[in-house]
Amino acid sequence: MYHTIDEFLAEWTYESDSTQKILDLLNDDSLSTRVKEGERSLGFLAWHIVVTVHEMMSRVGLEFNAPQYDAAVPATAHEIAQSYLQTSKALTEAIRTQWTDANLSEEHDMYGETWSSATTLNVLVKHQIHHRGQLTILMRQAGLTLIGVYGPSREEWASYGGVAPE
Ligand code: NI
Repeated sequence: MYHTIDEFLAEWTYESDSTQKILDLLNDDSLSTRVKEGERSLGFLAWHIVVTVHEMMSRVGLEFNAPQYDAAVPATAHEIAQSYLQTSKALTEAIRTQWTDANLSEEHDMYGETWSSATTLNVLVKHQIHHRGQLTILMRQAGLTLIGVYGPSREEWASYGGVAPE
C-alpha cells in the first residue's frame, strides 16, 4: 500500500516504463492476434491498458487529458504506444500537481466498494500487470520478440548462456 505519492510514483515509473517497452514492441499485424476466436484481441487488450488509466483515476478526482474508456481502439500499434506515453505522463503530472499525500487516504465509491485512493492506485498497477501478462502470451503467438519485465525473457535468458526450459 502506498503511504506517500513518492512511493506510488517510484513504482509507477518502473511499471509504466515496462509497459511502454512492451507496447513499443507491437506491430500493426500483431493487433488482431487472439488466443482463440471469440477472445479479446491483442490490440483490444493493449488499448484497454491505456484507457483504464483515465477511467479509474478520473473516478477519484484527478483531472488529466487522456483517452476515455469508450474511445475506439486505434488502427496502429504506434498510436496505442504513443497514447500510453501521453496518458502515463498526464497521470504523473496530475498526481504531482493536484494531490498531496493526504489525498491517498480519501475514500471513494469504486465499482460498488469503498476504496481509498491509495487502494485505487494499487488496483490500477495490478490491473496493468494482469493485462500486460496476457499481452505477452499474445505477443508470442504473433511471433514478436519479448523483453523481460521482472526477470529475463526466454531470448534474454538464452543470450546470457542460460538453457531454456522445455
Ligand atoms: Ni481489465
